[in-house]
Amino acid sequence: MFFPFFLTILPFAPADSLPFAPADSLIAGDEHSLDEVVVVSIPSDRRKRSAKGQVATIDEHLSELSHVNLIRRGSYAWEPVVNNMQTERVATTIDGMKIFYACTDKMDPVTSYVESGNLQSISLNSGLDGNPQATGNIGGSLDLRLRKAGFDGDPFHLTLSAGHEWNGHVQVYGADAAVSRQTLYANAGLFYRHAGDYKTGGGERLPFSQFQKVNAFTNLGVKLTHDDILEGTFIFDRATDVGYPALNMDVAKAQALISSLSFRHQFRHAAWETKAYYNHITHEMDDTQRPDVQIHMDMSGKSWTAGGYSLFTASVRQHDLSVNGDVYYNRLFADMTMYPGGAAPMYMVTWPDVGTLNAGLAVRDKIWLTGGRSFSVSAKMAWQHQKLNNEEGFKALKVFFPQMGDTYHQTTGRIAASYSHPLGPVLLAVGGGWGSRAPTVTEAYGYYLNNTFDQYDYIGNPHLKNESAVELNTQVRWQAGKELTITLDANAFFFSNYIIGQFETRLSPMTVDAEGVKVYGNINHATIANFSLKGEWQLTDWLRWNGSLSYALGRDADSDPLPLIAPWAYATDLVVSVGKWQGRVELKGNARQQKYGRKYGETQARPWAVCNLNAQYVFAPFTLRAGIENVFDKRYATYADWNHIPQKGRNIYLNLTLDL
Ligand SMILES: [Cu+2]
Repeated sequence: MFFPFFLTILPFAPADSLPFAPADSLIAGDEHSLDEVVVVSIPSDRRKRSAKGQVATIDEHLSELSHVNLIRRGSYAWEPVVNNMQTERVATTIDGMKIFYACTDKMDPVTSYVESGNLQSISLNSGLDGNPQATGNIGGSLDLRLRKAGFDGDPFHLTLSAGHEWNGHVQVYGADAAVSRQTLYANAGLFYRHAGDYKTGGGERLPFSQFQKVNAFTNLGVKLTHDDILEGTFIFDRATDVGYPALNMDVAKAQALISSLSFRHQFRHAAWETKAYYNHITHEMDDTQRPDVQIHMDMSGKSWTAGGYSLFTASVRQHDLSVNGDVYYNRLFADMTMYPGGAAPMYMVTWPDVGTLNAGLAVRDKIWLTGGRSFSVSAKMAWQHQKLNNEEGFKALKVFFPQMGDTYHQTTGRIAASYSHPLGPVLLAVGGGWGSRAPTVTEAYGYYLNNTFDQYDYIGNPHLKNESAVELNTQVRWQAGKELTITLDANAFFFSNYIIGQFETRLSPMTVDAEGVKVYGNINHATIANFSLKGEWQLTDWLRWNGSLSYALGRDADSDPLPLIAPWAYATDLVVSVGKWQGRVELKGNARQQKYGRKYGETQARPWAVCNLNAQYVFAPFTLRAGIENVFDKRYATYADWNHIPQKGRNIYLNLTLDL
């Protein structure tokens, strides 16, 4: 869609800026610029921040975004869902770099391999109008934008932060420093988090909800000439002893190395950036801490990606143009060893070392018409070649699909257009598009992957067709003066060849206690639609109100509900700002999940509501934040809590940031 939402993560905001700033005047159509500066100039009503400031996790930052929900399998590494579509239909990039998770059980969405301290902002493009590097984004694309000190900034900047949360004894420590000169900049930082088991509402301890994470990063930039810039990034991220209370395994280690080198040339009204990157992820699961394990398993996964892109952007008269070419090569391998008591160990390849070579070409043009109207169009084509490099994994899968080969080609594409038109105080926008995606490695080549959501073992299907969707969307934004804004958003996705697991009664499961086997298949059609209404009202200088209401719908070809679709959801808050103090009270909740994917093993989620309080006090160079989450210590689980694991009970937190 045409209004991407930006989420600014605190570090670069001045120390005295408050997280819930009042709305600026509305500027339509500031999207799709790849310039970091534009993020800061976004109207602040779309620049959302977490109440916990820099100490908040990436997941907490993500939850501030409209269109985003998070599937939770524990305290750590929540899976972002955009427009009620999960990882398979969402493209996530880090500064344009492709990165793929390494866990067959989705324990490590790529957002889990960065820290708040690494990022300047997270940008979300809803639907098919994705960012130039995004491929396979039907639901939307997320770009995690790295925080770079930049040239000619503060000569020296230091940020130190420390936080504590009483529920689960969460400790957070972060430090980062930046130097900036006319022709050189460098920033680097270190982040550490440690959490024990948390208590659910009512005070019960939830076993296996602990985690520990360390992250180090550096960004460097050099101006070779006045118009030529060389930039480099390095991130090391390592999570250990991560519990997943909703699953029957934990993670011993999840580690990522992320690196890039880019060269940018600036013209007078244009820029040309070329980046090369490499990232490597290792993931090791662990069930040795669990009681009552019938068959102990060793599972691990590996993912590495090398790639590059070259992006040319120009502003010519009324046009904002961009052309992007990208290519990446990704390798995914996962295996499992089972140790049935007494018998010989059993070895299985669950992802057969799939090499994916993908090249894409994307174009976009935004045309500014007279009278505040604008039109934008974007398109991308991508070509993909896949090879199954592991002989053992290939042969195992070939038993079920005798016709299958070890190489595959796919061509995917997307095209989207939107038009926005001001009518007095109302801004009306409509858009539409078509796009397709290739099956993921799990969907095409996964081998006996146990899904704890429906208790089935899943087998990939190499004969899957590409999935495609037509998207229609609209936004109506009504602004009464500077004080009141009401926004209505709606979109609908009409799928063909929707990919989902289908019952296969001829096969028996491998996992003890599994209900049966499912094989991925294309269903003729499916529909997902989203609706939201939001209000923002600056009542007085010191009082501000926000409210939102949303609903979504998902149906398969038989008009039965799809699983993991959000029920009616609401949120409302009041923000009081007096001098250097700011306080907020928030109420949010979901209605009962009336339509749920019973056919897909989903059970109904109950209604819930919680109240949160938080406050902030700025005494430069310090910022103190404190709050109480789930004030009334309610025991609850949302529809997105995997197997209905309960959320945190009452939680008091306190954090302090020093900005020098
Ligand atoms: Cu895993």
